This record gives sequence, structure tokens and C-alpha cells, in this order.
Amino acid sequence: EHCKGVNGLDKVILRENRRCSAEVYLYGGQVTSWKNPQGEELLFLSSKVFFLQAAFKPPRTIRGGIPICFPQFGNIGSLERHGFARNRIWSVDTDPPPCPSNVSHKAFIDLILRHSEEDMKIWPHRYECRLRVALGPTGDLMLTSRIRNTNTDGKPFSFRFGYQTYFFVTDISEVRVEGLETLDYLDNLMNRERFTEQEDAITFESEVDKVYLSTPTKIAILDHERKRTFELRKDGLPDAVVWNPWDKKAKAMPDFGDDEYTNMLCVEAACVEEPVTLKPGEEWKGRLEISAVPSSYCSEQ
Ligand code: TA6
Repeated sequence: EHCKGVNGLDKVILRENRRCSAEVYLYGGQVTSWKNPQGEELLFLSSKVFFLQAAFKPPRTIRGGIPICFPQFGNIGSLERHGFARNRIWSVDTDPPPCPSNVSHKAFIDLILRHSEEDMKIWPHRYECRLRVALGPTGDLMLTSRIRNTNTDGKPFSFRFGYQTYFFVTDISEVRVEGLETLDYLDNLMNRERFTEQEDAITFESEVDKVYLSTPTKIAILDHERKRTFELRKDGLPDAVVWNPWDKKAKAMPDFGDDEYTNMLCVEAACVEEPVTLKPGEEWKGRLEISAVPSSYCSEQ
């Protein structure tokens, strides 16, 4: 279903069984909503998105949902923060490749972003970036990105990538992340210095901005207040960024409400430490699957 979203931007709504749904904006190829069968929103989207008057155009980005960070992550490079993909208009692939025979989702959309003459002035490469957003039969959200080097000058290129997923949580101080204990991380609040995580479980009581390295394929976010667990499964994305701006930074962000930090946590499947390098004709694939399950179903409970 195609319709208009905030500021008249085009968006696509996917629906699967009963009330599961997801919304994807062509601006940024950005998922902005994901709802479970009870119709509850599972992703955080700043309320400021709806109040800011200025039209969304580069370098503005939509605060919340799942921004795609490409070809740069954060400030590591000479491009704008997190690269340009999150504020370009992607197009819909009207003739997408079929789903693999072992996958049975009906609700999916393929979006494509390619190099433009304008962007080649700041990142001189030809590429095709393809994003499939799909809803599984039980409402799981699945994102698959394929990036191909289509350079005709024989040159390889390198990039970083991230699914900057803003999860909606009821109260950040009641949230625990599992799967990252004992791992090494780069602390963005300490000039990306490297540390080893000492905590048994990761909990939140102040600003956090860490890049966990060589993370396992499964990570869980436990929201005790809501008795809900988000389970992340990822492939091709070795790092996991964990971010919450907390009160002071929240106040300094014009597109983020002062108290909204209590309702969000970014856990981002990403390639940050080591960039990916592709030769012409080569393709990279990065995949993220998220489910939201009642906590009583989890093995930890
Ligand atoms: O992914 C974490 C991070 O890189 C943080 O450093 C934080 O600033 C956040 O992204 C938001 O970045 P943005 O450019 O969207 O304001």
C-alpha cells in the first residue's frame, strides 16, 4: 500500500496477518514503524518528526525508526555523519527478485539507491544498494541489504554500514541488553578508546555510545516494564552499536524531545570497526531480523 506520510513524503505500508505492519519511507529507505499483532508500536520515532515544519530534505533525517547508515558510519570519514543514504530518496523496485523458496513472506518491498552524478562528486563510486524490508508470518521484521560495486573504472570501494535501529522501550532504566557481556568495545564518548565490557548484563543509567566488536549473531533487549523482549539475529554485520543520548544530549538535539530518551534505545547491527571492501562486480549482503516476544517466553525468565 503506497501513501503519503509526514511532509507529504511517500511511504509504503506492509501488512501481514491480522494487525502486524511496517511502514517504510522512500526518504532514506527508512522503516519508521513496526507494529505487533496487538497493534502496539515497537520502534521509537521522535514526536518532533511530526511538529518540525521544515520539509525533509538533505541533510535532514527522520529521527527514529531504522535509518540506514551508508557509506559512512558516524564521523569515520569525510562525508556527512552516517553517510548520505539516510537522506536520499530511494526508488521502489517494481520487479524484485523472488524470495528464496525456503522463505515464505508475502509482505515485502525492495528499495534501491544508486549513485547519482551529484553524489559522485563527494563519493566517486558507482554502486547499487538494495534494501528488502519484509514481515514474517508472525510479524518478525526482516531487513536485507545488498550492496554491489558497479564501478566501470575497475576501482574497488570501501564502506561502513549500520541499521540504526531505535527500539521503543517503556523505561530505559528498566532495560537490559544480553549478548554483549565480556566483549571489547570502542567508546565513542572517550575518543573511540577500546575497553572490555565488565558488566554481567548491560543496563542504563547515563549516556551510552559504544561500538561492541565481533558480536554474536544473537542479541536480546529485555524491556522489564512491558514484559517484552526484542530478539535480534544478524548476519554479515559483526559490530553492535548501543546508544542512548540521556538527558543532556537529548536537550541539545533539536529533533528529539527532552524526555524522549527514556523511551528509546538504539541497538544497531553494523560494520563499523572494519570497512567492507568490494571490487567491481562484487556484492555484500547484511541482514537483520528482529522479533518482539513476551518475556515469559524467553529462556532467561
Ligand atoms: O549510532 C550512534 C551515533 O553515532 C551516536 O554517536 C549518536 O550521535 C547517534 O548516532 C545519532 O547520530 P545523528 O547523526 O543521527 O544525530
